[in-house]
Amino acid sequence: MNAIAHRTLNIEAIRKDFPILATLVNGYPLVYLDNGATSQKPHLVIDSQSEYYRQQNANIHRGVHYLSQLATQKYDVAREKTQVFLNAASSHEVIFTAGCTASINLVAQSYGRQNLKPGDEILLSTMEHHSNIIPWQLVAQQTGAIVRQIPITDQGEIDLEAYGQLLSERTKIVGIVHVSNSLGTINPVQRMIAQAHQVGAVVLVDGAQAGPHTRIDVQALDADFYVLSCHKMYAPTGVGVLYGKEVLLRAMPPYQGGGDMIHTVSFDGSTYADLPYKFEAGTPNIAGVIGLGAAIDYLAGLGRGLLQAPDMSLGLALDAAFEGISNYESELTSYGMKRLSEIDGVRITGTAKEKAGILAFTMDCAHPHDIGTVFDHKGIAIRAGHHCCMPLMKRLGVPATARASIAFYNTVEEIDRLVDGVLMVKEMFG
Ligand code: 7TS
Repeated sequence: MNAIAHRTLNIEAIRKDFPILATLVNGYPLVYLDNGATSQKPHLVIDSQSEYYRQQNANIHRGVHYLSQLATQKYDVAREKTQVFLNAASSHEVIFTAGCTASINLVAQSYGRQNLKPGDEILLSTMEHHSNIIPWQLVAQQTGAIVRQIPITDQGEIDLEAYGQLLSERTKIVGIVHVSNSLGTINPVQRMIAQAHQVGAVVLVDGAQAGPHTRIDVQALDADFYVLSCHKMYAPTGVGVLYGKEVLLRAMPPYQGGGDMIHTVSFDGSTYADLPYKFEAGTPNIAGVIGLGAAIDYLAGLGRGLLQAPDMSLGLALDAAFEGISNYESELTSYGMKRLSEIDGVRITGTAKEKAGILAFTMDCAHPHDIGTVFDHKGIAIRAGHHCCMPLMKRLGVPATARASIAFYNTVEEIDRLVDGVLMVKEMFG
């Protein structure tokens, strides 16, 4: 196969931005295809961390001194960049958390606990990650609400007819993954949100796997809540985002109490800070949030490079970046799907029409863990297991799958090495 038309993304140059990609594993150049678990970080993000601790380190929102003001300013600017990243109406709607998991727990315990009554229903799809299941089961136990499952088809798409039938005036919350981490399916969230709104339910979209691959517009989606896992989108670990519509966030009680989230405190009763601080108790991950700002800048830089427009606004630059990223990644994914489907004894899991960046499969001759171990000997990093989607594995009738997850720094040659690895496993175990 000739090199895929790269549009104008310069993959060779991009790879140099990610120092870890030059690693040798067991004497082989690393093929990093575990981006669904976490992505690698560009120099810009890595350097932002060292720069922060060398030149800016101080606590935020509480010091009159130079460094505290500098750190606060950097932190606040990162929130504005995140607002543009999501196209949120206001930066007050962007809450920084410890991760996507933390964001979902916040919504379940604050919004869910306040609004759910016995008999109310929470609808979740079969393909949800455990972090979009367990928080809802916990709040269901606390409130008497019921969790119901939206089924999927054999191709790994939401069964939209069944979804329509499940929706009723009892439905109060719908939790739906935007892009599945195990199948790659891109769910029709805009349409599902509109349907949920017709019965008065609110919708939380789990964008953990969408953030790195697609341009997100929470206003166009009309999402009530949208969550991100920033370490999967080239930013440091330990940072997540919760977007919520202002009207909902304002009516929600605080989730955690502590410093920085209060207006006044007295033993007779306390009052809370305005958004977004009401939901950011204690010292946040300041360096990580600044790193998220750097990751967004990096992505915007790709967009500006693509259009050779160095002064382009952040929003337009992200539009361009994600157009280039989605096109390139979907070509890599289609190529991988085609090559894998040509091998006897390989079964691809997840063949949705709308699909992003995931090549998940099982082999007749070998367990996914054996596949992962053989790959590792050749320097190829994939994930083997249930991918924190046990209900999905049950639906697929497999205990686990082998999963290669793609980022824009991956290449055709790396997909070829993945396929060579599969052929080798077949030779060894077949
Ligand atoms: N939702 C989805 C769709 C995910 O893929 C993940 C992590 C999470 C939520 C949780 O994100 P966290 O950053 O809060 O842990 N998914 C994976 C994965 O596919 N392999 O490792 C982690």
